[in-house]
Amino acid sequence: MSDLNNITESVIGGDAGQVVSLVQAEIDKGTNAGAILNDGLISGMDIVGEKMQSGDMFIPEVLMSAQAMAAAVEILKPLLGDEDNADSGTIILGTVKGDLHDIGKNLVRMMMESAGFNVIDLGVDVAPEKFVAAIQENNANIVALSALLTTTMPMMKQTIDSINESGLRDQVKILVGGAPVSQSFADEIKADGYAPDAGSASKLSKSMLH
Ligand code: B1M
Repeated sequence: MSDLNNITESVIGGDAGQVVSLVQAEIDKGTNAGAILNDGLISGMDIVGEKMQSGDMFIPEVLMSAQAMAAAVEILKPLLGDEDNADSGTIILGTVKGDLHDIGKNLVRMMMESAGFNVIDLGVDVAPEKFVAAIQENNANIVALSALLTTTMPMMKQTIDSINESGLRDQVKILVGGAPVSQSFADEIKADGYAPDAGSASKLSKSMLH
């Protein structure tokens, strides 16, 4: 357990090399990949968030922590997906317009890909019309929207409104998630589903289509 605390501390310290070697050491010991992710890496980012809010960490330091986390997720990737790889459908994924957070979204992509979905990741700061164009171009089954800021949650509703206006709403299921999002918000904006984490986003996507 103290080793996972070391991972948490080194995420806060933003030392990517150290985080990667600590994570590799845990993998070699046989520690569960989900535990490394949740109790080591994400715990670190939660503390980074608190420090950011209280003014004890600034954006450049937060970015270093984010990069350290992303580097470690790369080596966890092969160990996190455990589902069969049948062709499950096409998902358009992105962080909504105005929002630059992508670590959670990238985890969602990873879990969806390992569940066999073809994921078209539009990245961050994605405008509603880009989601609409991507649904059309790829004949998508699901649109998955991520938001990390309370100020960008309304953009989820605007994106859904644009999908409605484009006449494509009946073709796709819409899934929303991200730290400030909740089931009641998802209901309010008439999304088809809400998932609290990357694993449940992938499971919910499967159940939406089958
Ligand atoms: Co930002 N930031 N940030 N930030 N940042 C938060 C979100 C914040 C909570 C920090 C805080 O103040 N405590 C706060 C938001 C407050 C609020 O709105 N309530 C905040 C703020 C204020 C800001 C800025 C406005 C700061 C400023 O400039 N003054 C600014 C906004 C920029 C913008 O987006 N326009 C900003 C900038 C940044 C950085 C660029 C420096 C960096 C992002 C780097 C990057 O993503 N590449 C950053 C970071 C790293 C954070 C924190 C510290 C960590 C986020 C993270 O990656 N967590 C964050 C505090 C926190 O979350 N504790 C914070 C780890 C990640 C695995 O979790 O993304 O929640 P998360 O994903 C989870 C679930 O939410 C879920 O699955 C994942 C787990 O499995 N999930 C989904 C996510 N998307 C999903 C989609 C789904 C389903 C589940 O279906 C589609």
